[in-house]
Amino acid sequence: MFSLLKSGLNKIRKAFSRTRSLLGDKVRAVLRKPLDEETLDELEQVLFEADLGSTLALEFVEHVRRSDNPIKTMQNHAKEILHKPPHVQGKEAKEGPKVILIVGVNGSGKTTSCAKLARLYKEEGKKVMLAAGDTFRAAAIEQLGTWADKLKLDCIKGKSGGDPSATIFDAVTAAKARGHDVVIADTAGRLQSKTDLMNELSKIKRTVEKVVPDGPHEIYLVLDATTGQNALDQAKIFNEFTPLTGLILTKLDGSAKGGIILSIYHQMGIPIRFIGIGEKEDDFLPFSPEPYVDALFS
Ligand SMILES: Nc1nc2c(ncn2[C@@H]2O[C@H](COP(=O)(O)OP(=O)(O)OP(=O)(O)O)[C@@H](O)[C@H]2O)c(=O)[nH]1
Ligand SMILES: [Mg+2]
Repeated sequence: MFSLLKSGLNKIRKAFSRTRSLLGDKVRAVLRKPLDEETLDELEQVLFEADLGSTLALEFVEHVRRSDNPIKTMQNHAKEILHKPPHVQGKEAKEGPKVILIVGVNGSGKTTSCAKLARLYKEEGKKVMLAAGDTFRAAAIEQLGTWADKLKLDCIKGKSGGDPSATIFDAVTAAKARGHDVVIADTAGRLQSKTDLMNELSKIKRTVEKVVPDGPHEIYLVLDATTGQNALDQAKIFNEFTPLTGLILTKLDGSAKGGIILSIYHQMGIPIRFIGIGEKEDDFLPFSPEPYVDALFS
């Protein structure tokens, strides 16, 4: 599903233009020099700064050392990493709606991503229900409500200050009764260091199971690409509290450090499902390794 259209391909190239110009230009500048130890050290530094992480940066350099076409070698190695099978996978719904939980730290782009993802499903002809599970702030409920109005989507809103599990329970119950195909539940931003808030996620998960026993089918962690290597820590800790099935990487349009995608997938094997490349509803694409890698090193 979510076929990557040609316009999507051009969009992805444009979105990665910052990464491309910065990483690609730097890599090319370094590789213009003779491929000696000093050059390889410089290359390692450039890759490290693009958020590939130290392990991967070194691994890439070792591949380049034995190659007479460094750019192609790096592209091939990046594709090799991204084509490895993921360690986890979401599920399709057996009966009843597919339930997708959206989690992440404050301001990472959860609410916006809920709306964008809902729009993608709607375009595929699916009946979508949004659940305003960030009951922490009234503004958060309003924000999702505004998106729902704009995109003409159903949205269940609970009381501000109420129990998020209750809102999500209501949304999944309503979706099941009314024959919706997909429920996308927004949740409050939470710091990975706050254990009580992290435990709340397990409660939300159990609540979903009460209505749809095989759900939630997907738990997507939303990561802000501009936070760099900290995104990796977030992924590790969220994954401990609630097993993630996929990642949404936002704000790639504003990041010169697109290498975080490789680094996270290499370390965790959690598939990157979608990327956010702007604030508008269509600035959102299913992730696909090929155009990403081509953009990254070209
Ligand atoms: N440039 C850019 N901005 C984005 C993207 N995704 C979200 N944003 C912006 O980031 C800001 C925060 O987005 P939200 O969706 O409200 O983030 P959130 O995770 O729900 O935030 P909290 O609910 O406060 O934790 C908003 O101004 C969004 O428009 C993206 O892919 N690119
Ligand atoms: Mg939000």
